[in-house]
Amino acid sequence: MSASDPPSIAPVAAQGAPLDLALVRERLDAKRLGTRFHYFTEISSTNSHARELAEKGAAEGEVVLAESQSHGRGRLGRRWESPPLANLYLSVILRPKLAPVHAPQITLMAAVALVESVAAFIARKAAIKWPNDILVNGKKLAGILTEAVCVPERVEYVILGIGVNVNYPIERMPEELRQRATSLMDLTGIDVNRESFLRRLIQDLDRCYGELEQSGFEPLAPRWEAHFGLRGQRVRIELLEQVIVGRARGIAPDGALVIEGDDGTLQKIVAGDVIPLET
Ligand code: BT5
Repeated sequence: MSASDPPSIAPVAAQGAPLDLALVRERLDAKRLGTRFHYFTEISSTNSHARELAEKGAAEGEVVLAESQSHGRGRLGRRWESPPLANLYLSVILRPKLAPVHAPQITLMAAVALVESVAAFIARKAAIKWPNDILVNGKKLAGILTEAVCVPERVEYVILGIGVNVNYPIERMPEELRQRATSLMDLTGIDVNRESFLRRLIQDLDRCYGELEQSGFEPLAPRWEAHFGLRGQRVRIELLEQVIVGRARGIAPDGALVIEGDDGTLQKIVAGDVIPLET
């Protein structure tokens, strides 16, 4: 650098310290999840890597974690913003004893665990937006990407991917997210301990997953419903070949979203994007 070059201090906000996994493991109270952590400073996508591990026979409960993702994925090819050393990006390998038709229950179970973990860290109410978002004040705090690989009669494995905005300042978000996303730091005004949140999340997932395996989704449904943010709201649902408009009534025992059409008929939706409408 010559004397006339501009100073090389990049105008980026301070970043946090790397995750201390020993701290997470130390007091982790979980039976099946978090048996092993595969930790990366940077990775393309934790879901993609977990899938490779699962194909090679990785055990249930192994977790892939990264400090940043170059190609963090949302649903339907969307992007998940994954800046370094601020948030949590993890994928858990599950091998549930489930029929393929019940695989979406993993997302619902994870939403219960995630919303309950979040509730322990913030004073405001966190809501589930069916099927896979956690919102606070209508802004997205976390998202779930569940990818199931099935053989005809059963689920072979599920990759449960979770992204949570922890210490992600609004000003570091890309422009298009600033009005629509939030983070634990944004909501609490403090730097949130990522190890504590991760430990809590794995424990809550471990318990909810145990309950799902033992008794199915029905006993978890009231907890899901308690955080359902769209009850009674008029919504538009975009399916691949159809658009449905109606009022969100809740979820069916199998985890499908129940919509009441304008003519009073009830319809079950198993997958799709829900867009809240004004009236
Ligand atoms: C999701 O998809 O919400 C699922 C996100 C799952 C991310 C995790 S991170 C660990 C694991 N490995 C992966 O590769 N993925 C999982 P979807 O419902 O399709 O929402 C995607 C939309 O959320 C984007 O189109 C943006 O509008 C918005 N978005 C992107 N990044 C965000 C962020 N960091 N915070 C809040 N909103 C975001």
